[in-house]
Amino acid sequence: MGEEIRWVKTHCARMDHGGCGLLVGVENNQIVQIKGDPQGYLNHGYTCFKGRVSADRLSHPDRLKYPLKRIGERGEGKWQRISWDEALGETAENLLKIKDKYGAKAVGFGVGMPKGLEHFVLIRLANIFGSPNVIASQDVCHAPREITGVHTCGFYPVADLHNPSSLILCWGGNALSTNEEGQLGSLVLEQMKKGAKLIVVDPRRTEIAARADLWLQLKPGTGPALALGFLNVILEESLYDQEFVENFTYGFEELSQHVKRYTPEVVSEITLVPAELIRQAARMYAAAKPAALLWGNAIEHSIYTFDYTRSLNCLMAVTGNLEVPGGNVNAHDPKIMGLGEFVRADLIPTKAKEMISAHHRIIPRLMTIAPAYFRKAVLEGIPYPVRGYYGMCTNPLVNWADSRVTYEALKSLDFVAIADLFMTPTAAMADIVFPVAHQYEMNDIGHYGIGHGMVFARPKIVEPPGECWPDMKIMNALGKRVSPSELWKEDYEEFLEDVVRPAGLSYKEFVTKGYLKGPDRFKSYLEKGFRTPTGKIELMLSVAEKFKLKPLPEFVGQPEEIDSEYPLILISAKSRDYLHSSYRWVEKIRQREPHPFVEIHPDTAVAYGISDGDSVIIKTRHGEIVQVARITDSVLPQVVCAAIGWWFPEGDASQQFEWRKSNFNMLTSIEKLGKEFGTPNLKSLSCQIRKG
Ligand SMILES: Nc1nc2c(c(=O)[nH]1)N[C@H]1C(S)=C(S)[C@@H](COP(=O)(O)OP(=O)(O)OC[C@H]3O[C@@H](n4cnc5c(=O)[nH]c(N)nc54)[C@H](O)[C@@H]3O)O[C@H]1N2
Ligand SMILES: Nc1nc2c(c(=O)[nH]1)N[C@H]1C(S)=C(S)[C@@H](COP(=O)(O)OP(=O)(O)OC[C@H]3O[C@@H](n4cnc5c(=O)[nH]c(N)nc54)[C@H](O)[C@@H]3O)O[C@H]1N2
Ligand code: SF4
Ligand SMILES: [Mo]
Repeated sequence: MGEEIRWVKTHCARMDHGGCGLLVGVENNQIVQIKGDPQGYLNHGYTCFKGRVSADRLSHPDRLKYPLKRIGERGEGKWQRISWDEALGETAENLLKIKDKYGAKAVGFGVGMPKGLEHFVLIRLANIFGSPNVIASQDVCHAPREITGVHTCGFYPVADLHNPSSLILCWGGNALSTNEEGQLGSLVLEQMKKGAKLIVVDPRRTEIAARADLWLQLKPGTGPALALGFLNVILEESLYDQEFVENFTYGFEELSQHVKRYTPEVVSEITLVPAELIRQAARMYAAAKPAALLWGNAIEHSIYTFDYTRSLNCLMAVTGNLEVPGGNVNAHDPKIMGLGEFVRADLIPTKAKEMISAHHRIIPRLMTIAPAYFRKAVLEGIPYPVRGYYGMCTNPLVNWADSRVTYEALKSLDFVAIADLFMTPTAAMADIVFPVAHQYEMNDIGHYGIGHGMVFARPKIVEPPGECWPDMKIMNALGKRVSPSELWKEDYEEFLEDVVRPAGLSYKEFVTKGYLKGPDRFKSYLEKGFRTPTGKIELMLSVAEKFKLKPLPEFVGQPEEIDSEYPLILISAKSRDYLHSSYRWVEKIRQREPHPFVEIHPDTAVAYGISDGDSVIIKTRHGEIVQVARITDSVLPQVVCAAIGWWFPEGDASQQFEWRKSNFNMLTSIEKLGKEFGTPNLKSLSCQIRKG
């Protein structure tokens, strides 16, 4: 007889931003079942499919289990198993060699979507090593909304779905399928059951769009115009919150004058959304008290993300929805260790001046390097040579715009080390590969440092296989070899203790509590004003000139020209089953979504002679790939929506698992970048298609 199932409480992670409370059933060091925890703060018992099958990530026979060293040419797929001592020793030696020759800043430290506490240990490693260059995907993920939030409001306004809203305006995101954290979608549905209205802005009829009271199916790439059209209606029709605007905003007159040109008729021509629908949606949003604006990635997958996020900030402000329960709030952290202290920011006081981004005049508040500029440094030595890369929790060859350039950069570096749980296309280009312990196999803290005012416990439940180590342990050991060991911990788990100590808790006690949330504080501006130069919400930026920013948001145009050669507009959306490029090897997930699917309208399919299930070549000015046709009227006839993140774990290892074949980022480019954050255009590209 096996032992009884033991149920452990934890929080889901590393399948999106994480956060759903889970009950995990364990038998003989094996996870046998996962279900939603009814007491979960973000999910109230709900889970999604990938959360329920998340233990399957751990058990694939090809999972990395031992440190590996490249023996063939880089990328050739020939490896030798080595010991941890050798792997760490060789990595340290190479990083120090580069530091000696070119300086510490010639080593880039890479992360992807923040997955857990190791994200901040990596920043600490860079800081202690002396490199100002942490390369992350923030340019396309959250930095635009966070940083324009800080410039405009003095804080990052997040949708408060925990207090009743009269209306939720979901803009360029799909909270029922992909979303920021946990089953936020379930909170949206709960609000709707209690009477909240829903408006969705998306060119596709997504799960959430299908449930909306109003769905604005805009032409891709025209979102900033639509936001300005909303402002036009609200200001022209005096639907704004007069008291708030008078007392707490700066530049209202200028904004009012500025948006006069964005009449619903003008905006309708640009966006294809009927003028009456724009009026109706703007009036509904303005009349609802309170209303929460739930932002999605579409707002930042554009070179014009600064204008886009600024205009949405202005919308929240003029309607009086900032810092009110059920609106967009300043999420205060619980009493935990501050980020600066954790990452030892004090050790690198000149970071802002020395980082690669400074040369490109990126908004100084963005403290990570946009991948486009990292590769420029590697390939062109601009602004200085960068020769080494340590990456974890990231798969740049697939996830960064313009994969060809990434390939060249990886090939050209003097040294590359990658930590992952599987041999990815990027890991295949490394010199040393570290096998990592994953969710359920290590103690971890979720949501630290992402500005949503909460942290979640993710305790260890089972032992990792082979010789897998948690990233934190790897970096703690590597840190001791490349920098003074007194700056590191005897045991890496002290990092977890550090985070929760200010709350008067040990990590163990934190696990018993489950999560910590900061205090709900609304309208704190009544006492202290807003933390902006004028102390008010800056509808017009008072220090625009100093930062070389536009004072007022505008619609500049489509990010790419549509012409007769490339007549269709290509967009993308993340998969509800996968996380970006991850987990194509998990069988239960792959069965649900075996191929990269490209959505094509039935009329377009007929015009191009394409049937459901056909191979389709998608070509942009930058490259071409093949995906599988899914014929659907959820997109407009001139729009096609392709899948992102594809590579084939079952593919040829010596070709890095066919990362060129279906990978969306073969179609994107970094020639044109947003000047504020270095953001490339990921949605709304012009393309052509043909049967493959
Ligand atoms: N064209 C296009 N490009 C995009 C996007 C898009 O929508 N379109 N989205 C962008 C966005 S928003 C983001 S956030 C980025 C995401 O970019 P990434 O973060 O690079 O992508 P992921 O696939 O989430 O994760 C990369 C790797 O992390 C590994 N991993 C998972 N858990 C662990 C762990 O515990 N430790 C270690 N060491 N590795 C782990 C996975 O196996 C995977 O190989 O991509 C961006 N790129
Ligand atoms: N299942 C799953 N969940 C995830 C992730 C994942 O990979 N898989 N990734 C996580 C991460 S890191 C992030 S950042 C979030 C992002 O989650 P979302 O914000 O939902 O991001 P996306 O799926 O990239 O894009 C959202 C929507 O933008 C729409 N869209 C495309 N082009 C345009 C346009 O021109 N204008 C407008 N208004 N909309 C457009 C698409 O149809 C799509 O529905 O999700 C997180 N959660
Ligand atoms: S929504 Fe995200 S956090 Fe929740 S169960 Fe699914 S993958 Fe996990
Ligand atoms: Mo993201």
